[in-house]
Amino acid sequence: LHRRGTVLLFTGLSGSGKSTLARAVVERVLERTARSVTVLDGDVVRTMLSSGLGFSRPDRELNVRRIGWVAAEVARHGGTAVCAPIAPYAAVRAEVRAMAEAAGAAYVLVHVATPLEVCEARDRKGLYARARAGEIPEFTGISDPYDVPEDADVRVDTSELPLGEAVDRVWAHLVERGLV
Ligand code: GGZ
Repeated sequence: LHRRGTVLLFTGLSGSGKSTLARAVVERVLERTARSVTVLDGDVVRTMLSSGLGFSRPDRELNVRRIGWVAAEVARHGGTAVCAPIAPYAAVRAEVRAMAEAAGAAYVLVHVATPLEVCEARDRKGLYARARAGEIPEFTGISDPYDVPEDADVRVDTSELPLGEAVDRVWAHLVERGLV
């Protein structure tokens, strides 16, 4: 068992399936390892850690930087930190990578690359319709940017891959790196 911890960052659009995949990976890690796992869930983070922040570029940067800092501290002490914000900016994802590495942790970036058309067609929360109607400004993919990661360790499109297979891909990467 590796002593150093791991920061797992799932990035992707709203409705891409990040949270679902992240939760399933957490289940897999808990079933198959003795590692302690901390989940930095999007809703909880925005309530407890980033309350008051919106979706402007500086606010998103601060949100993701805070998540990354907490995750790196968890991993510094040997834990596995799993986070699933949109994290649209490559520069801040690079900061998270640097914080994880400075903490002596492994960093795993999973790009949940479900196409915008699929996320929008699903529109589970009706947010895309509201964004198209101009009711939500700065909506990622519609009126706000998403920097496609060029440094992803794992890339999964949930419209092509069943959940179990997506979990297998992430798990295989963790095994390959000797992280589980
Ligand atoms: C994108 C937004 C926005 C805007 C509210 N743009 O599908 P959801 O609802 O549950 O997940 C989205 C969540 C994104 O918050 P994050 O903290 O992950 O974003 S970031 O990493 O960019 O800080 C969506 C909802 O909040 N939401 N307004 N304008 N998503």
